[in-house]
Amino acid sequence: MNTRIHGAGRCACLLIAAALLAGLLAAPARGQATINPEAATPTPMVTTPAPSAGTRKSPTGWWTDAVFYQVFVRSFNDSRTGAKANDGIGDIQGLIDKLDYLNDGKNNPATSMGVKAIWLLPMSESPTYHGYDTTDYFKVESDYGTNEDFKRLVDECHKRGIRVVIDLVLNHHSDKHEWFTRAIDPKSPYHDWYIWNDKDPAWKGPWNQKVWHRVNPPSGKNSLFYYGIFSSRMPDLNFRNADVTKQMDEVVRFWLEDMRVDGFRLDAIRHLIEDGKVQENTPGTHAWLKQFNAKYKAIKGDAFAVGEVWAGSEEIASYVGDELDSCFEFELSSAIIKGIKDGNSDLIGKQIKRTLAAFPELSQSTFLANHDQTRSLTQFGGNLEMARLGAMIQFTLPGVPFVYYGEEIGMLGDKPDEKLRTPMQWTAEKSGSFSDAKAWQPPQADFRRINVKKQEGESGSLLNLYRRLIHARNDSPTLRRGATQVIDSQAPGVLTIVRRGVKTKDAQGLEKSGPTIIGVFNLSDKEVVVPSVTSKGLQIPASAKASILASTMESPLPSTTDLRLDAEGNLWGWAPVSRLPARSGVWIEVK
Ligand SMILES: [Ca+2]
Ligand SMILES: [Ca+2]
Ligand SMILES: [Ca+2]
Repeated sequence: MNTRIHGAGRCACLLIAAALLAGLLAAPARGQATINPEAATPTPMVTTPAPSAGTRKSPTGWWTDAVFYQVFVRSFNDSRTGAKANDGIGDIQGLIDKLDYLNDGKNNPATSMGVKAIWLLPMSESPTYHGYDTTDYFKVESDYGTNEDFKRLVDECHKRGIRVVIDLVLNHHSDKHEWFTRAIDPKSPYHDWYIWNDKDPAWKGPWNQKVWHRVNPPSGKNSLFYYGIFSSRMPDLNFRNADVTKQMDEVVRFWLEDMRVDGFRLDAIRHLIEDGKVQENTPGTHAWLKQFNAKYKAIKGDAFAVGEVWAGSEEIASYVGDELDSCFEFELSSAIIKGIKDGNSDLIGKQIKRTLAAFPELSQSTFLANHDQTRSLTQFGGNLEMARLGAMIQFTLPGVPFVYYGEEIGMLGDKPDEKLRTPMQWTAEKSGSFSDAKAWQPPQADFRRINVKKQEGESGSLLNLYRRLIHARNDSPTLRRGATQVIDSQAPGVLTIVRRGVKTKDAQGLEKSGPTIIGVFNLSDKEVVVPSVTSKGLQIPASAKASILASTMESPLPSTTDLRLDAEGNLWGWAPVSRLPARSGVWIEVK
C-alpha cells in the first residue's frame, strides 16, 4: 500500500506499513522529465502516506449524490405574469418558470443541467437587497412573493427531483427587527436576547472592525452599547440565553415542517457564540451546534445542514460530523483557482490531500466561487480554458459540489458585492431577458455575447460542458462516492486524480468494483507528455478497457493507450493518454 486512498477500510496498520514502504522506495523527484509511455519498464510511483484522516462519522446522505446550484432569487428571473411580475426584481414565480433549466427531470444533458438541489440565498423578509438581515424569520421576502408561493416552489422542485436548502442566518438580524427595537429598553423581556455593555468595551472584531455600537434607550438612561460583529445594522443575538435558542428552534421547525425545505446553509456560523474577545470558533458555538444537529434531525431525519466557516481546512472540518453535515471548503476553492491560474498542479494536489485528511470522508462542500467572491472567470482573467479546467477539477473531486448561478456560462463579476450578484444572462435581448422592466441591477456588459440561449446552441460551450459533467457525475457512483487518490505530479503542471470504483454486491452476493475514473489535467500553457500512473488496490479485471468519459476539449479527443495492469489488477506505470494540449483535462474510465 504505497498510495493514499481515502475510503472505506482505512486502517492505521496499513498506513504504518505504507510509511515503511515509502521510506524504502525512492520516489521520483518532482519536476523530473516525463516518462515516455513507450518505456519498457514502468516505474512505480510512490506517494507519501497521509496522516490518518478524521475518525468522526461521515454524515453522508442524499446530498452526497447531488450537485447543488446556488440561486440569488433577486437576480435569477423576474416573472412575466402574476403579482410580482415585471418589476425588475427576480421572484419565486420567476424561479419556478426556470426550473426546467436546472433539472427538467429528463436526465438529458442536451436539455438541462441536472442539478439535484438548490441553495437559495436568504428568503426571509428584509429591508436590504441581499436579505442577510431579516426583520421576520417567518415571512418570505415580499419582493419575492408569499409563503404560499414559496411552498409552491418547493413542491415544483420536489416534482423534478430538486431538493431545496435555504440560507439560515442565526447569528444576527436587522436592527429594525421588532425583537431588537423592543430590546433597547433594558426593562424589555427581549433585552437579554442581545449582548450589551454600559460602557464601550472598544475592542475590535477579528478583521479589526468595530463591533460595539451605541444606542440610546428610550427611558432617559445613559447610552448603551450592543454587540454586532458585522455592522451596527445587524445586532448579534445572545445564544447564551435559552429563550433565543428556543425561538430559533421554532424558526428551524417552521422552515422544515411548514415550508417543507430539505435543509439549511448556515451563514457565518463560526461567530455564533462569543467568549468576550474570542469571537469565532468557540467551544460554546460547537456545543450549540451539537444540540442543533440533534434537533433538526429529529424534525426531519434526512435534513441537510452545510456551514459557512471561512477558515483553515482543519478548523472548517472541525464542524462536520455530529454538528453539521458539511462545510464549504474555502481553502480548496482558493487552491483550485490559484493553481489553475499559475499552472501549479502541486498547489492543488497538496490542498486536496490536506482537505481529505481534515474532513470526514465525502463531507466537504466544493465550489469555485460564491456570492461573496469574485466570479471565477473574472479571477481567471476571462480565460475560458481555465474556467473549463476549474469545472472539471471540481466535479472530479469527492464532496458536495455547489455551482453559483451564472458560473456555468462564465458570467463575470468583481466587487462590490452587488456586481457579484448581477442578473442572470438568459439571452442577448434587453436586460438579458432577466426582466421586461428595468432590472434592479444592470446585467454585466457582455450579456449579448455571454448568455444561456447562445451557449445552449453551441455544443462546445461552457454551459454544455457543465451539463455533460454534472450528468456524468449523476450517472457515476465512482465520481460521487469512490475513494480518492492524488498522484504526485511527475510532470510540471499535470494534476492526476484517481477515483476508485465503488464496491457493490451482485445477486449472488459476489463483490464487484465499479469503474475506476482517472482525471488528468494539464494546467500548463504547453502541450505535455502525460506521465504514467501507478495506483494500487483497484482490482481492475484483466478484460478491462479504458475510454474517454469526458473532456474539457470538444474535439479532437486524445485516444487512450493500452492499459498496463499488474497481476492484482493495479494500474502499473500506465499513461492513460499520451499527450494533453495546454490547459486541458480528461476523464478516463476504466472498466
Ligand atoms: Ca418581480
Ligand atoms: Ca424586503
Ligand atoms: Ca454571535
